[in-house]
Amino acid sequence: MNVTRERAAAVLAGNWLGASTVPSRSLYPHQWSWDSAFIAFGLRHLSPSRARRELVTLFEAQWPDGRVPHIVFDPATPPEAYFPGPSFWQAGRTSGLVQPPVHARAVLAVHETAPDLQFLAALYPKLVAWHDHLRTHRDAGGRGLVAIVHPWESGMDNSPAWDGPLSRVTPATGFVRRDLAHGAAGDRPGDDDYGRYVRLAADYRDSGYRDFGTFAVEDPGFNALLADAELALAEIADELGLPSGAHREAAARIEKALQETLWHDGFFFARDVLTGSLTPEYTCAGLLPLVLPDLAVAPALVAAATGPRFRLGRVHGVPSHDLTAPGFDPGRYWRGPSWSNIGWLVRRGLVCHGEFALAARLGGDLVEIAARTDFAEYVDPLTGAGHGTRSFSWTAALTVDLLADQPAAVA
Ligand code: 9WN
Repeated sequence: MNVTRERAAAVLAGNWLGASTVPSRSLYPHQWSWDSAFIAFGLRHLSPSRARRELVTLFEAQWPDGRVPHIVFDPATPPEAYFPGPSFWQAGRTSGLVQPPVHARAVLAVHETAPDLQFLAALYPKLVAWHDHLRTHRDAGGRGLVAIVHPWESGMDNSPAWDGPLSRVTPATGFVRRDLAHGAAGDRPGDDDYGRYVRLAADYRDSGYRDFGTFAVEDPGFNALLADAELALAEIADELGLPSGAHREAAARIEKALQETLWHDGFFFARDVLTGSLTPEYTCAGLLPLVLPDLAVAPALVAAATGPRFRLGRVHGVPSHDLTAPGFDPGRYWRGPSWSNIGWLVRRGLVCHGEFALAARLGGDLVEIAARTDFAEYVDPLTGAGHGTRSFSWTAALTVDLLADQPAAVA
């Protein structure tokens, strides 16, 4: 076995709780929704049964209304290990928010590596209910797109794209941040932002996890991943001998809405539903529609990715924020650093659109920086220096997946 693959496998083994994987033993000691999907992409090469278990465990925590919670708390972990914990959410053993719907693609990938129709048949109705939940409860703008109600739902918590909508939120006070015990303050969101996250989550909780409050945003990343998930669901339905047309139609509708409403002047932007305006920041979320094979504007989006704002192929990974923006910060969370899941998704998009050389370069770089930084949570795109926590599960898992797909990319 390749050394990097062995080290990545050891990270995943160390973070395995027995039925799911924590993103990080220190900073994130529970199960997270989109993390588990990315983790399954790697685990399928190491232990398909663990990959299936990871996803089944997550869906066991699905709410009766179809939502897949963004955190499933581990009852054996002390409550003070993570804030906000179960007593804050008052929702049993989960949070009440969601994260991007990358699960259908993960379920399909696990089945492709180790065919198991029983697993597919068990997960298919749950995935359908999950997507239905988003469609029926989250179309705040009436444009056929999902609106997120909290920055945490995007998975890109302190992205500059949320600054405008977040400025309406009064920061909560009187709580203790646990994240700063495990991460450098300069790598994490600022206190005011954190206070706003807590206020928004508390307001949403107090509405019974139902109402849109002061934050409702159509995120191009979340919606592109939902369209991609509908395409995966169509393939799952085909495998099971079930009708799949409705899933392909749903994907096409989302893609059309993305292009008609969030594409502006050569890029995809988020829309603040309350003001109706597009947020002006160029962030990595705007590159994620590249995963859609029929995307008509793909050549223009590849040009944006390789242009001065993201400099794909000439920096490490995919910067989370516009390199030319005054607020670009190479080490702070989602305000500049490159995250491996975004690099991995963009690489898939490049393959989809025939950009094989660029995809190979990006894949090789992602493996190399993951190995060099001990599987850092994120890296400085300009220097490749690691930031955030180390032994981060999705960085390890996606490295395993890249090595399986691109064995030449050996660090
Ligand atoms: C809040 C677990 C999660 C990731 C997110 C990442 C970060 C949590 C936090 O960690 O968010 O959900 O406490 O900062 O932004 O993408 O899923 O790895």
